Amino acid sequence: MEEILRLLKNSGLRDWGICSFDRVSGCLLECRAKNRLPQNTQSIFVSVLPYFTQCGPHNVSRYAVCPDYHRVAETYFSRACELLQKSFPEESFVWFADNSPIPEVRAAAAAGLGRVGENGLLITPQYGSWVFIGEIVSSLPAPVWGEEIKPCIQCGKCRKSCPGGALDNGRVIVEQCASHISQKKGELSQPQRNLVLKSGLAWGCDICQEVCPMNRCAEETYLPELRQDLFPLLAPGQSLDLENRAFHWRGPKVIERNLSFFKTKSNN
Ligand code: B12
Repeated sequence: MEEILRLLKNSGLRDWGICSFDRVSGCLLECRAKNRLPQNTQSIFVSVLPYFTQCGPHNVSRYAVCPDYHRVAETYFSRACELLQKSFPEESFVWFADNSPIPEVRAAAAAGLGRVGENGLLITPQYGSWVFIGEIVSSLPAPVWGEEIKPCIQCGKCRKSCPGGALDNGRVIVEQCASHISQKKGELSQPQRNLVLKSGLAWGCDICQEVCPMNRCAEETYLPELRQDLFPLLAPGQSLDLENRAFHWRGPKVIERNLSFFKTKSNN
């Protein structure tokens, strides 16, 4: 166990937890990446990448202010996989982050990395909910860590502040979530536009996290890649360099559409 943890921390990511695959095998998410799961999966090594920075005023959500975390995750998780593979050549190690069949909040909470908020997000003791989650799924039978999944303090602030009233008993009503609406393609209805305006952001929504008292003492990220090239304020009509941005995968149209709502508002 100590040996595994030492190897994992040598990847550069400080926080790791382990849970058995059984904890999530009954609720895997349908996605293309599912066929990459190793045969005879036994355990999941979960880690978090903190991303909170003092970025100043911003009009995209904090997760999109920093460079695209999928690429940053790749650097660290592929390094961790290489280290494990060298020590355990017979075993399989496959990493995922976000685009994953693993319900990551549940896996991270079961691995002991934090509590689950009423907003459905993992809240860690050190970085609050301002973390990305990634994991290595493995055939290596590891001594299992983790506890029962624990809820947050349940103060209800996120539920009451959610602009779309999308938080219901720890469940997210996706169609009412401003984050979902701001990231979806196509024309938006007037109520949907209003919801994006209410979130105050042209990409994603952070309100349920900004109001969370468990986020009050969140530490800034220690990862250099997530502290640099911050891109907090996008202007309507600005020619967007989407390369290496979290909104890259949607192409320019969706973020340009959202920025235009704010432009219309400021012209009124
Ligand atoms: C699809 C998706 C979305 C969708 C739908 C979200 C949803 N909750 O359904 C949309 C686009 C809305 C979205 C938005 C956001 N997302 Co998102 N999303 C995902 C994705 C790809 C799958 C989530 C999913 O379908 N989960 C499965 C469903 C069924 O979970 P669920 O029903 O909510 O079940 C929860 C409860 O049952 C609870 N639970 C289970 N047992 C128990 C027991 C107890 C006691 C308790 C209390 C709770 C509990 O845990 C489950 C997990 O949350 C994950 C990555 C992944 N592979 O997991 C990222 C992920 C969850 N998203 C992430 C982020 C950052 C966001 C945003 C904050 C981005 C933003 N700023 O706009 C918002 C937050 C909105 C919100 N409050 O959820 C991060 C969360 C990091 C964290 N700290 O938890 C993830 C893990 C991506 C990553 N790799 O970092 N997301």
